[in-house]
Amino acid sequence: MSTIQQHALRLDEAARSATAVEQLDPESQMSLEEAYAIQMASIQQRLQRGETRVGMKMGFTSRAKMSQMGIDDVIWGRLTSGMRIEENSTISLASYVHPRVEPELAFLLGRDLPEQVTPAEALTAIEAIAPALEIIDSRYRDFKFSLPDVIADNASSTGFVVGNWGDPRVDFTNLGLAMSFNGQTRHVGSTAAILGNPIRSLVAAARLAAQAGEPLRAGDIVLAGGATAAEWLEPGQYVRLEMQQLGSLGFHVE
Ligand code: 0L1
Ligand code: MG
Repeated sequence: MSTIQQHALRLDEAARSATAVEQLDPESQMSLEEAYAIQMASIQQRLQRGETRVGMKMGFTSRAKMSQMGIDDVIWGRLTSGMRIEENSTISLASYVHPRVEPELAFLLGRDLPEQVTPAEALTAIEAIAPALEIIDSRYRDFKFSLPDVIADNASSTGFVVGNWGDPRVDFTNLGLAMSFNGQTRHVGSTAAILGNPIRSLVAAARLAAQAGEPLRAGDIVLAGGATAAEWLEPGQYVRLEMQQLGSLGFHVE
């Protein structure tokens, strides 16, 4: 079995059993190509168990996070049907290692997107937009990882909740949002925090997906990236996101 396959199986099993693992590449010597190959092989395990690919998530979409990791491009992960969490449902912390949640904007595509698109072309491909919450859960012990590590680990993606799909003609460049926990607002922000304008994230998603041989298709969901810092999940929480013009959504934690 190749090293890539061994790493992929290890990360898949870590996610399945909610058990932390050691870093694959603490010295950051692995290439990003190898890291994405591990991610793909690990997602393949999910597909073999009957999950389907439903889209992609974009990560490190704020300048602050990029410079913290010493990178100048976003990273991405794959979303599968098994990661989707129904709105207002209850998730169990026992299914995660050390999960956090962050507010996002989700795009639903009405048509395929090629590798090279302008922001204006990307806009015309959007069928609907929605507020969303992403649950990120690094599988690495003590939450320590290098850039290749986190890419291999599907950019920490684990689950996502999408609110009601809304009109894509809403100007989503600077929508105010608030994420609250049991009614107490802990993070306020704006969709403008996502690369200055979330459409840039969709343009990058189209490029990266096509370069990986999995171009974005009509029906895909793209999570554009975190709009505020992520917050740790704890039992007993009701997590709610309210986004200007697009409404609210939430889920319970036990
Ligand atoms: O921005 C993202 O969604 C990527 C998060 C990956 C790193 C982390 O777990 O904080
Ligand atoms: Mg995110």
